[in-house]
This record gives sequence, structure tokens and C-alpha cells, in this order.
Amino acid sequence: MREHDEGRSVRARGLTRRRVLGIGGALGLMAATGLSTSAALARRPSITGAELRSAVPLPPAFQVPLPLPAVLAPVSTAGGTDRYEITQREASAEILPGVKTPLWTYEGTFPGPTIESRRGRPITVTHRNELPVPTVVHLHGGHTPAASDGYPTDLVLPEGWHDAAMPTGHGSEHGSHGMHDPRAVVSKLTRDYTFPLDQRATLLWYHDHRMDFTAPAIWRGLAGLHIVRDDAEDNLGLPEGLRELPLMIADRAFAADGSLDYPALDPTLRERPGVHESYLAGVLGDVILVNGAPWPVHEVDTARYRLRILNASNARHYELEAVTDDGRRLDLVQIGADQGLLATPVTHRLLPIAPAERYDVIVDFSGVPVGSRVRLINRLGSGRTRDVMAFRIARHATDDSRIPRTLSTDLPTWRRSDAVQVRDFSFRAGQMRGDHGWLIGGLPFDPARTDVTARLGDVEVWRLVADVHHPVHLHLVGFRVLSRSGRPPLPHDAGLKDTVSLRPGEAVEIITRFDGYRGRYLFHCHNAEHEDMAMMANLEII
Ligand SMILES: [Cu+2]
Repeated sequence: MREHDEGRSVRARGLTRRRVLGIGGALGLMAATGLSTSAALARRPSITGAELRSAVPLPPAFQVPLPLPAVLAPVSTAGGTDRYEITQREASAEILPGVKTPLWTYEGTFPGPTIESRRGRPITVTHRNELPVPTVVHLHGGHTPAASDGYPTDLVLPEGWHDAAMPTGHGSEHGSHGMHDPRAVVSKLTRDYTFPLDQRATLLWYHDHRMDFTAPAIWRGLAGLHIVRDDAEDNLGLPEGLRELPLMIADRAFAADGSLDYPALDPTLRERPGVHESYLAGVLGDVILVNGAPWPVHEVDTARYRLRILNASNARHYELEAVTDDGRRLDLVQIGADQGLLATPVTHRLLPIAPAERYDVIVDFSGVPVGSRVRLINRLGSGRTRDVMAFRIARHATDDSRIPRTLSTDLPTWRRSDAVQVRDFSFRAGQMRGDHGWLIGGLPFDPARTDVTARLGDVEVWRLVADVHHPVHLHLVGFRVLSRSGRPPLPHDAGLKDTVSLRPGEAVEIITRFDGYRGRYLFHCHNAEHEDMAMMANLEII
């Protein structure tokens, strides 16, 4: 709330967009003057990134119905494994009414089709790349063997992609990490990804994770949901069926020709990675999409609904609240985090959500008059980006759902004294061979360098320190938040996480156990632009 108040006061003083969104400018300032990050960022702005302005007329809010992504049918369920096929291809969709937008998609839609799985039942997804560039699929939050985890250099090459056309990273000319990776496993046209899904029931998402080009690929549409369910959760009596809504929130901007605008240095996304300088801190759009629709509206009963919220934005943070027409705030009763159910519900009025985080919340519309609306608002937005979506209370209905006081009893209870290692990592702006970059521990990402070697089964405490906002994501494992700048975790840090939002200047301690699989994994910032500008590191489980 403190940050929000600061953001509002800055806007109230009528400063320019560049100052309000300051960090892109701050980076330039740092480069020009040698100012330290902390000095340049002393104002702690609540937004990380710069906003693109759409060049087409935007529709009024709360007119377009909320789409629900189709659930993908398996091509086979034989032998105890569900098999799926997904073709990655170009498609076009009418996201804004009357405007055709070319997209890169999974199966022709944005979001891609939702996969629904049962805990412990393995699946194989055969991805076929018919896009003009290499791709990589990562199941975010998946407890996945390294070979299927979508390491950024494990490319799936499209037809006719020759080695000579292979991207060389930022290369010597633009200075950085490069692509040379002797361990990369490159496949042609298709690749089978196997997910054991031996993990807690939760909402995961799959998205592109190609080296240097993750941010623009997700922006163009390469993202979809994956829900893991289990019997224990099914038996809780939570709202279900039509009263369980997955909500993938993502901001975008539209160019005059209807395409998605993105400030890529190389709009073909073939060779030169990176974005224009003003967007180094992150790319924000001026249109808020939920499940691919702009500021949609959804008709609901006077009943409890389970909202499974994912922030799939590249860089935009949200602070969500649900507000009735007469200005009343509804409780957002959190029942789950990134990695599944909490032990017990946590009630919020405001819910901050950073890129890649998921929150599972119950909203009760039973006290809201039929015919009125509840708006989901982003307190960190301004103007049009303050609205997210709306619920129109359409009809009276009975409701036999409930929110049990005990949601789960299987959360890990790692203690500090269990840790065999305590490690420190800084997440900061810096130079990578003469160019702007985002660094972990002072280093730009290098696939050929092992940054952390952890032993399978070990418990470790990691201390993560940030300059600006960095949502930090660990592959393979969930973790718990131990502290924020020496103080107890925040209410929304409850449960098992796989992405934690480091706020400007903050030090966050997390604890985890590296279990399941050996091999090469990653941890990185999930501000997708930071990720593409080298804010990743290797995690080798031995
Ligand atoms: Cu970051």
C-alpha cells in the first residue's frame, strides 16, 4: 500500500510518463552518470518497465465475454500415461473487436489449450514447431526431469532452420552471454516432453523459454494453463465446475495494423535479442487481457467462485481488489499459492501478484445484488490499466460449496536448522560486456557455467537481494518464504511458492529441499525482459 500511495502521488504531480515509469530512464541515467542503482532508484517506483501505447481504438471495458480456454483432449490414455499433441503455429485472432491480430500460438489459440491432469499420472506432450523460429517449452511449476524441463538451449528447430541461421545470443557485437552450450539437446521439428506430475495439485502454466527470446515469444501468445488435480482437493467441497474460473491476466499493446506491438530490436526474433533502451526494465501494455480478452466481463451466480489467477504478464505487477458498484471491497479468500493449497485460508482485501505468480482465491458474490457488478481492479494501474475485468451478478442461486478451515496438511515444514547451505544472490542491473543487462550475483547468464551445485535431498536457505522489483523463480522445486528484510513473511507469502516477488531494495529468505531429479535446472527473474537480458543462473542437482 505504501508503494501504491507513492505511485499515486507521483501521478498526481503530473510528471511525465518516463519519470513515472522511471526505471528505464534510471538505467539510462546510471549508464550516463555512473550513478549507483540504489541512488538512481531511490524513489522505489511501484511499476517496473515502460508502457507501450496502442495505436488502434480500444474497446470499452466489461463488454467482451470472458473466454475460457478449451481443455485439450489426450490423443491416448493407454498404458497409464496421457498423451497430448500440440502444434505451435501462427494464427490470427480477434482480440479487440473488429481487429485481426496475428499470434504465435499453441494449437491456434491464445491462451493455448488447458491441460488437466491428475497428480501422479504422467503425461507426454509432443510439441511440433511450425513457427518461423526455434522454440522451447517449459512447464512453469512442474516437478519435471531435466530433459523435459525446457532448458533455454534445448531448442526445437522449425523445418528449414539451418545451423548457419542459429542465433548467436547478443554476440560479440552487442556483448553478452552467447548461445554456445555443449550440453544443449536440440531436436528438429518435434519434441516429446514428459511430465510425471508427481506433485501437489495446483495451477501450472506452460510457456516458451527460448534463450534470449522468451519475453517476445510469450508476448506473441506462447502461453497456456495446466491444472493438476487430486482426490484430496476434490473432496474439500470448494466451488467447482462453472464456479471455478482460471484467469490468465496479461497486458499487451496493439500496433496500427492490429498486430501485438513489442519493442524488439529484431522483430523477426531470429537473430538479435533485446528491446529498445527505454524498455530495458520491462515491457508493459496498455490493454489488460484476461484469458486473451480485453477487460472482459463474466456472468456469475450469487455464490462463491474459485478464481485461479495467473499473472502471465511480462513485467506488469498487479495489486488486485474486488469492488462492488457501491464501493464495497469483497474479501479475496486465498486458499492456494503457486504450488497448491495453503494449510488454512488467508483473507486479503488487496492481493499483490507479480509476473508468473498464481493465487487461488474464493470470492463470494452471494451478498451482491443481482444486476450489479463486481469489478476486479489493479490498484497499481492508472487510467485504463486500472481495470482488469468485471463479474456481472446475473441470477440468484443456491450454493453448497464451502471453505474448510483446514485445506491441506502436507505442506513441507523445513526449518532453518535443516539447511546444509545458506547462499546469497543479488538481483541487480549491471553491465554485460558493455551493454545493459540484469545480473544475478554480478554475473550475466552463461549456459556453460554452473552457478549452484546442490545435492539431491539437501535443504538450503537462499537469501535473495533486489535493486528493483524482481519476481524470482526456481525451476524443479517449490519453496517457502522465511523472511522479508528481517521481518516475517507477508500474508500472501503463505504456502508453497515457486516464484517470489522481491520488492525494491528488499532481501527475501527462502527455504527449499532439492528433491526429485538430478540434472541441470535454472533459477531466474520472471520479469521476462530481465530474463532475456541475462538474469538467469544454472542450478545443477547432483
Ligand atoms: Cu528482474
